Amino acid sequence: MDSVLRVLTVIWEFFVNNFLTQPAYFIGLMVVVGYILLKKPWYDVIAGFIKATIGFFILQVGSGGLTSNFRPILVGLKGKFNLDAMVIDPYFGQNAVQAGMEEQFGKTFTDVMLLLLIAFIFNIVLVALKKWTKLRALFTTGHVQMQQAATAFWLILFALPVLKDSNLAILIVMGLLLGLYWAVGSNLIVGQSQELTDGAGFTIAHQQMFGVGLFTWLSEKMSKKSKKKTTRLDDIKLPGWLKIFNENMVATAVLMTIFFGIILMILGKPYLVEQEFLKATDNFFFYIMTTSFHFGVYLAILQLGVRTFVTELTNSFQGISSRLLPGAVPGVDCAVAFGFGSQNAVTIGFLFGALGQFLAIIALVLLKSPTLVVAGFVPVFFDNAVIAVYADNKGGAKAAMIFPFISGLCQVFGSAFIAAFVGLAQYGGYLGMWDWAVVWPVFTVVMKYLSYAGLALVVVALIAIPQIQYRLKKDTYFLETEDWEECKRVRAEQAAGTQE
Ligand code: ASC
Repeated sequence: MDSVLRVLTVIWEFFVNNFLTQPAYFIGLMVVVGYILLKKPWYDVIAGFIKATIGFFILQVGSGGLTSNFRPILVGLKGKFNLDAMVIDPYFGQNAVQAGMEEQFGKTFTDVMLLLLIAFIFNIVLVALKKWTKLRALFTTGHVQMQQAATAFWLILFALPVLKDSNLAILIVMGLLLGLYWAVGSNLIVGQSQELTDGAGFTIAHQQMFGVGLFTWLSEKMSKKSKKKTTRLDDIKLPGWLKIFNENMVATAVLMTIFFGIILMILGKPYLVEQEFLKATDNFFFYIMTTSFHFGVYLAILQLGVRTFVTELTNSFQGISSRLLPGAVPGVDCAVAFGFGSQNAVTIGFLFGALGQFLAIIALVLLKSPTLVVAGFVPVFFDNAVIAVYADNKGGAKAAMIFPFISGLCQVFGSAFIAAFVGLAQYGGYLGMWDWAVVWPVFTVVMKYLSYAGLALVVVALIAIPQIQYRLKKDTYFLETEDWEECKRVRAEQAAGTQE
């Protein structure tokens, strides 16, 4: 028995280390399984695996390049002004949890693998029982699942300290809550994702699903109310010399040069030289231009990556969704959305999100908040760009500006509140992504004050969300994943019917 368990543990660890936490191979593996189920010849299976995996690696070069180039610039503001502030960013958040875990709770974070196993299996079970649960999406973005597991560990232990005495109880409660959050969150935006991609057959499984769901819904309401035809960002055609901005790459480069140019000038060349961003002999103007232009470079790489693997994923997943998990869709990294919708929405979302975050930070300073926040690149960019892409698709240019701005405010105020409340702020960072700045703080407060009754309330609320979604669109809800063309046809008919 013991040796069977040991073998299973080794196999699971192998799976976690090489697939579950490595989205490129996880997506490659799904393509292999999908194509085998579709009885494709072996060479197509191998080719599909290679294209999907390389495509995802390309996406990671883009998203990693953006993060590693621009994160230090934003964090530089903290160093330059000697701020005693926490950075809102998944990387800083994870470090903060690791730094404080032992001291605060007398726990180390060793059970993550087991937690991921429980939550992952739970997610599959919820989808397999979709007839009852109405859940259709499988979370495949392992690297953010690790970050979320770390933060959730802290929030849940803070809210329900009685769990500290039993490792088993912690695992069960966390596995249940996280698994539900993953399944419900990624399921929430299945329909909106199908609309954005015209049936590419995936949803987002990341850190802002509730934010995307809420803001896209509001965007739709906004555009219905205005009765005018919505103008999406890419429909806007600027006249005269402004025409150059119609080109996404030019618009991105100009806007980023202004944005990062201002920040880099505030940091000043001497500070940047001291921090080894550039050499004293380098020309400061060209340094600013090179740095800012690389935003466009990495964005283009990221989009190439999306284009490379999305078709493979869409085609192969039909194997899984027709044989293994009927009607299921994969939940993927939020950056995949950047390959769809208005291309300028990515840049606009980032800029308006940054505006919201900066104003919120100024407000914290003026209000003499004990917790100060430094904007982190990952929440500012990835959350708000995704929100803008979805919002633009439903509500047009205005929605793509307003909602990322509001999201930026939420990210800073929500993170400042929760990190101070649970005692994470003193360790220098907090995850900071939208759901973790708004949704999880609500969960935490409810559980803190109502204890197990609060836990039950959160679980029931999560379970109720897909049920409500289903009841609102009973006859087309499952068609969203099972037959998108038919879903569109029925909905168009229904819309025509209500207009008559
Ligand atoms: C995150 C995180 C990243 C990025 C990436 C976006 O939350 O930890 O590395 O977003 O997933 O593509």
